[in-house]
Amino acid sequence: MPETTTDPRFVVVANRLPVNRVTDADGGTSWQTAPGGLVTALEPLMREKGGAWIGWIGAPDEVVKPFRHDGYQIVPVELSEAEVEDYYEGFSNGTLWPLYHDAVAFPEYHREWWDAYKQVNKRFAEAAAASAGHGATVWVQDYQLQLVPAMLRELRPDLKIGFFLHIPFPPIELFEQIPWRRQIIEGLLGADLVGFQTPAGAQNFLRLVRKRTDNRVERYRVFVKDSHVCAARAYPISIDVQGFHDLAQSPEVKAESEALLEELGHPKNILLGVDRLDYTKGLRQRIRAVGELFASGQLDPDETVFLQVATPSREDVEQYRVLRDDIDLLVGRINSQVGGVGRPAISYRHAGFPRATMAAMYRIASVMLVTPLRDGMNLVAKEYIACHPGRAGALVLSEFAGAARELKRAYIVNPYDLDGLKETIIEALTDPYAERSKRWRAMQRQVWNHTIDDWANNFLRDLEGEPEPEPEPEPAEPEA
Ligand code: ADQ
Repeated sequence: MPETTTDPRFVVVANRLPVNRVTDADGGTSWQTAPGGLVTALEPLMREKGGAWIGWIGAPDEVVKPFRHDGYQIVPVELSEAEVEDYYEGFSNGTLWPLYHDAVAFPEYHREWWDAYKQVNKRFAEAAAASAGHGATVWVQDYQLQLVPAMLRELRPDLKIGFFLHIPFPPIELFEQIPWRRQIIEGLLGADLVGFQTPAGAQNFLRLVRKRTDNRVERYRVFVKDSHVCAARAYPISIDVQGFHDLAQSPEVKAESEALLEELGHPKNILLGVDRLDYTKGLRQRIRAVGELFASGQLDPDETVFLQVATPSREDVEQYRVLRDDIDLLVGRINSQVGGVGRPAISYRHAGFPRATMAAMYRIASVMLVTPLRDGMNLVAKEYIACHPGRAGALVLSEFAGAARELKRAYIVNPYDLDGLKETIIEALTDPYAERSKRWRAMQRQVWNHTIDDWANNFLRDLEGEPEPEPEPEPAEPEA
């Protein structure tokens, strides 16, 4: 067991590593930091404290030795092709993902998926145990690794173990479907601190612990029998607000947004949707609602374009292939029925884009549509607020996104209510400037005052702090 002072004091354990392999001009390969808020927030801490990041490289059956990258250690964990199918596509994305998102798709339970999940979680726990210095802090990320905290505590009781769940934690009535529910609860309780996106997630977890275990629970703390105290609290994640803002102000992004406007034919209004192509994101409902507004004439395709981009996602999972075909059909049908002069009413792009292009889109969107059926947080909503340059952007936001708890001055909708959704889109488009700008200022204040750095610092302060601080008062409601 490594115990020297040079061993990492801060270890992140996540399904994926924060690097992508790139092929250089001379045919060799190197590693590039993958863009993303989590990496941006944690990298400085890793460099400062001496860190290691444990994760999968994203390709099956490959052995990559640990290496140093940008001042910290990268520790690859191998997955076989069968494990990718059973642990990742299977139990993580075919069981947990739909179940934790209100079962909006049918969660499947297969014993071989569960076996692979346990086996892979064990491998991650062992890798973390072998890497962390004595008394180090280990921060485990997300639903793919819920068994790691307890497995790791067993191997290394000297560590401080944190866990953050990026997706919702479901109501217990849903969670209880899982045949292996006890092991998952115990897995999470192995942490000293379990973070959720919202207080509702933390409450669901604590209710479950009360009902299904005989540990004593006091407010947000679980006194795990003969062991330690596990706290469960909300830490709403955010984005690198300044980074997004600066990017959107850059001459390159301004030029790109001009080119995009030109390409779209300089419409008066642009409605924008930006999502991973996922059945939780409410794309079917959103596209149908906008389609009906075009068909009824409430939106004029000569004036308004709906730009929807959807990043390809989990294409090896059947439900995602079906969704992709459904959306293609739906968009095709609407565009063949309604259309502006020389351009489709819905400009649909099934592709991933560089961050700069995303920022260019956020710049030109008059109304941003974020209407998931359920979402842990939804960072797109916050990115739009950081990037849009005007003083009166408008955000239509699902009440079922974690972000709705913070962005109370968005145009809040129930995405299942198509008529309500249609009315709210029209309201957001046609509200007077004064109303939109009042809402906009309140949302900007919220986003600028709660950045990804605050998120990471608050979590780590509570994890490492002795004694554990009392909860802070709720942030004041943004002014109306
Ligand atoms: P996601 O479900 O992936 O994240 P979200 O929070 O919206 O959802 O983040 C998506 C990210 O992908 C954003 O940064 C966005 O800019 C980017 N993106 C989307 N479409 C893109 C495209 N076409 N091209 C390039 N980039 C694109 C999970 C949870 C969320 C939670 C986050 C963080 O499901 O609820 O907010 O983790 O905790």
